[in-house]
Amino acid sequence: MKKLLTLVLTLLLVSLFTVYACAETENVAIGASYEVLGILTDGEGKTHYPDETGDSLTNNVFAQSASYSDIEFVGLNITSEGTSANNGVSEIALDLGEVYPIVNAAVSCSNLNSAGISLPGMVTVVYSVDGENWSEPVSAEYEVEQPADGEVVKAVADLYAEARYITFRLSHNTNWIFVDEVQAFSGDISKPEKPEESKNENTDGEQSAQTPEASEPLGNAPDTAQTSTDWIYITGVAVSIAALIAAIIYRTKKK
Ligand SMILES: [Ca+2]
Repeated sequence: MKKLLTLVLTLLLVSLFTVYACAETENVAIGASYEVLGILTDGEGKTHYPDETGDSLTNNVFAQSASYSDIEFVGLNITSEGTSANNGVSEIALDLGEVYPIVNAAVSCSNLNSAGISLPGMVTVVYSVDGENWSEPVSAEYEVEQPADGEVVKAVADLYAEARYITFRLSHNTNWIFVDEVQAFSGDISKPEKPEESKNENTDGEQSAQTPEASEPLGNAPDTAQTSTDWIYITGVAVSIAALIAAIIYRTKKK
């Protein structure tokens, strides 16, 4: 009987931990593939501040300082061919590999004005489940209101939506933006911390990038949001029931 109780308690603890773990957020962008618009190749074919390893932006490693010499940074330049052709907006397009419930997405940038590197004037995020139908742009906010020169700062956009493809659009304050990581946190998308309901009309991407004071609404959480939460609890209950059944079978076999 003692062994049976120990087994039941262990399984229940495991199931409760599973439920708890499901409620946490997880950066599902680690190791994800991405494409960058804005890396500068000059007339002699030299690439400046490139993505040396091809995984700098999703390797879950952050720069040690705001310095442009840190290898973690990828430099995005407003005069690059891609950004020039994109109305002066650089982009990082993430492919998470599969659809996740995304709570928020973040991009980490150097603020080193003394070296001519500025934070993006505005960061907006668009996302998609299928890569064809895209959301309205969502504005990201900097975690630090007035970042000091020499700080590395994250801009975070609350999405609360399902997405596989997430594109960060970075407008330039000066020629250079330096990025060391992008993140996308999956989790419970049913309870936005900032339930903004207001809807701004005429919200195309270009206008958004050119009007830093404009605030893009999150809109309503999609219908699938509640389903996601329900599944977390249903899974928890199901695992608990499975634990009890396992305990009963175990006890029966003992007899
Ligand atoms: Ca990195």
